[in-house]
Amino acid sequence: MTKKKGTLALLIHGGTENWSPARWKRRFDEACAGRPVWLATEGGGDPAGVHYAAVWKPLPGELAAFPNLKAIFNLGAGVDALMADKSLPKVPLVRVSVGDLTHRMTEYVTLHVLMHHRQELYLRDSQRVKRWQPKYQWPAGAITVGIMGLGTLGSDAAEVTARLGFRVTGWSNSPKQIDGVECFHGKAQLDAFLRRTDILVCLLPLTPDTRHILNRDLFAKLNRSGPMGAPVLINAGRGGLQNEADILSCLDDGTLGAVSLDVYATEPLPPDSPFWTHPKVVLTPHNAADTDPDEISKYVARQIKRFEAGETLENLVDTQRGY
Ligand code: NDP
Ligand code: OXD
Repeated sequence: MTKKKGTLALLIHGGTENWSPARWKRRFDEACAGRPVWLATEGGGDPAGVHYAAVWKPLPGELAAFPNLKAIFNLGAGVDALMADKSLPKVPLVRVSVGDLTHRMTEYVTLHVLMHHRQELYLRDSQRVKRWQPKYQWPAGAITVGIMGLGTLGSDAAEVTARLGFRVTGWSNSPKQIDGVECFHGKAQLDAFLRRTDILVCLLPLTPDTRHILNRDLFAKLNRSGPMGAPVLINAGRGGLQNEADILSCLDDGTLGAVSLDVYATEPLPPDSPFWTHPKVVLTPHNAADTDPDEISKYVARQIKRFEAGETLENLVDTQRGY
């Protein structure tokens, strides 16, 4: 007689098309053939039968309801929502680190770096008012793109941006070596990193150390003598990394030339946020790099197979440091 497999519970609170719980359930049913998959947000199941949970933005306390949990799989790369749960069960926590997500983020970063470098805001405005007045276009090699966070996402974005001809620097917690990228690390080297940076890309996780790191003091240290005139911020990490009032006042007084934001302190972004209509803000609704249900359900199924075969789980979160 084959032993009944432990249930995989899905706890998904996204609210957008990509986070449709029913869609994720269909993919998990296929990928985890033979294992019960329970949409736990709909109730009705047996919490004691749950061995694994695959989650997106679970509510504090939701995971503590499963007494026999063996591992948690976060359906995204950032685990800040889980770190905020004081009752998080002490079982291995796995995050997403896969090529599909990485390539999506690198698309977002190159799109927005090129958009600011090629003066797209000015050119779209020119089209709107029928103005034939191209401005001097500097070469990519005259611009330094500084990437905060050189992990799975930041290191790939750095390599691709460098291949486009930009000078690329990066900043992380620990020392790194990446071909074609000048690497800085730790608090002591932050100012040196900022001083060179024309386009600042933030791909940091949100932790107690990084909360509100993107603030006026930091923006004031960015390079002001490059061909762009004023530096640009691109933040696709988390909204909690940024002081939003500082971003707005720095755009208004010229400390920042423009910003691309994918993430916000409050999501969905409230209708009365000034970001929606600010002429120097390029806004996207936290979709820089969506996790793909096909890819990720297979990734989780593969990891459960490894775990049950006694192998180590990949991409485990260090809950002490929070990422
Ligand atoms: P990783 O954990 O692979 O990388 C994190 C990087 O940040 C590491 O290089 C780490 O340094 C560095 N870091 C962390 N804390 C500090 C600190 N205090 N000072 C300096 N450097 C620090 O994460 P990923 O690259 O996979 O993802 C990064 C973030 O991107 C996620 O946490 C998530 O918030 C966000 N994200 C956003 C998405 C979107 O659609 N907008 C999609 C996916 C992710 P070290 O290497 O030395 O540890
Ligand atoms: C993630 C995200 O963390 O989508 O993967 O933001």
